[in-house]
Amino acid sequence: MPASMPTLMINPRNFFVNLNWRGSRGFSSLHFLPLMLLLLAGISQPSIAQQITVTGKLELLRKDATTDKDASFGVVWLTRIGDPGEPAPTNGAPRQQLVQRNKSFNPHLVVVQVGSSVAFPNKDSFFHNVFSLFDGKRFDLGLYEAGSSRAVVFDREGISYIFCNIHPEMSAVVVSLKTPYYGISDARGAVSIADVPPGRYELHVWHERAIPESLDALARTISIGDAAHSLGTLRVAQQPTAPQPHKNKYGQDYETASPSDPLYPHP
Ligand SMILES: [Cu+2]
Repeated sequence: MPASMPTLMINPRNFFVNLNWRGSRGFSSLHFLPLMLLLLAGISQPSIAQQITVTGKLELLRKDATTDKDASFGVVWLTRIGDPGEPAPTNGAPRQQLVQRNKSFNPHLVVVQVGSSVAFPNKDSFFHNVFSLFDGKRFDLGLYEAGSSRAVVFDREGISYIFCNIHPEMSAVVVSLKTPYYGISDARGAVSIADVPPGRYELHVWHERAIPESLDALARTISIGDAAHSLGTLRVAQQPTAPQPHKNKYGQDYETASPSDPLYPHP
C-alpha cells in the first residue's frame, strides 16, 4: 500500500471509525467527514443476511382420514428461485453413513447435497451386497465383507432406494438435493430447516409412503421474510397398501432363505 493511502477500519457493530492518514501529519480527520458519512450509509444494512428457521409439521393421512402415529423420515426442502443451484460440497471424506448392522441399515434415511459422498460400512459379521437400481443414483457395491466399507458419491438429484442383494428385509433411502435447505421429520412430524436466508423458494415434500400426487399438490412457492417462518401442517396422503416386495439386483425375486453365511457365494 502506498504511504499516502488512507487506512479505514470500520466496525459495523458500533459504527466506530478509526481513520489513519499515513504520511500526512496534522491532517484532521474532520476533512474526511463527508467520506465517513458516505461509508457509514453504505454499511447501515447488516452485512450478514439474517438466517431464518423454517418449521412445519408433516402429517401422514391414512385412507380412513386418521393420521399415522409415525410420521418420521419425511423430507421437506426449499430450492431458491432464480438460483442455478447451491454449490455442491467438496468431495472430501463422507460426512454421512448408512451402517449395516443386524441386517438393517442405520439410519433408514439420509439426505445429502448433490456431490456428497455417503459411506456404507459393514458392521455385521457377515457379507452384504448393497445396491441401488432405482431413481437417483444407480450402483452396485458388490459383495463385501465384515468390517469393510464402501463409499458412493451421489452426483445427481433424486431418490435412491438402497437394498441388499442378500437380505431382502434391508432397505434405506438416500435423498440427494441441489439445496442445503432441508429438514427431516421426526416421529411426530416436526420439521425444522435452519439458517435459511430470506428470499423466494420452491417448497417440496417427500415421504417414502406417500401417494406421489399428494406430494405434487404440496409443492408451492413461498417467500421467507426476516422472521421465523411456519409452513403450517403439510398433509400427505399415505399409500393405502404396503409396498410390494422389491426385486433383487437382477430384477428377480429373492430366494426364500436369506443366507447370512460368510461363505455365501457370489451369484
Ligand atoms: Cu445384507
